[in-house]
Amino acid sequence: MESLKGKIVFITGASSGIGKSCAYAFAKEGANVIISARRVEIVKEVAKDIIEKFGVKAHAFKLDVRNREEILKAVSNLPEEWKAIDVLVNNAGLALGLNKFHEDDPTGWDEMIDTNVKGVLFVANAILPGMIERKFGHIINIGSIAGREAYPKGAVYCATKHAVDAITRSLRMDVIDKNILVSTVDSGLVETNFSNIRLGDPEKAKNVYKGLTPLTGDDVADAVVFCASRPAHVNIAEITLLAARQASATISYRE
Ligand code: 8X3
Repeated sequence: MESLKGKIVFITGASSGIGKSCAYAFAKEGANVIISARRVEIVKEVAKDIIEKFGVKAHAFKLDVRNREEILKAVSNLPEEWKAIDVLVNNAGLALGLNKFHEDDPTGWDEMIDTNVKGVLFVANAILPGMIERKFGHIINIGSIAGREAYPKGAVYCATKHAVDAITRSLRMDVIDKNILVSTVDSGLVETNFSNIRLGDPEKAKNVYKGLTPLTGDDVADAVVFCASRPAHVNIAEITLLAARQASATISYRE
């Protein structure tokens, strides 16, 4: 494992779930973390806790990845000591609704597309010029099994995660001569706030993981840290993680 000590890792959507787990996992390896989310009070608390627990530096600020102006401003206003970002974890994302296409409420479509697709593009666009200038960087996108398979009632969410996969692959080709790595970490059933937000009902959300042991945010963070800590000549292009009793997006064995 290559040391992550002293590296600067920027994580979006770090107030909960996979993003928050990534912040802790990188800090545990000695990296300094920039953590952002819409809920700034929470990321500030996370930063405080990380500094106390791991003795690394942590910088927190409000960021809505749907807002390109806000991203550009936040990145250009980063304090000097935080500017040289080594690793970007493009994590912010969400699903809203699980309905047949013709019965779905399009109200949530913009939010999913703007966060999951445009958010990934805008944040990478803001951070890449610095990586290119420094001739070093690693962008790790948090995709999903929904980017590898389409499933019923998931047209828009699956489309956004397929887009993340396409962005990952195209970007990897575009920066191949820049010493910048691009990876995607795609997971299946991970128990976070994801299903609560998607279904808007805690009972229904619990049922998504019923009868099996789902992945945790920490399991996914392990894979993200693995990608970021390979020797310089190795790029992990993609990792797909499933819960042990999950065979595909739609096939799980539940007891
Ligand atoms: C979350 C996993 O299976 O709900 O990205 O699409 S799934």
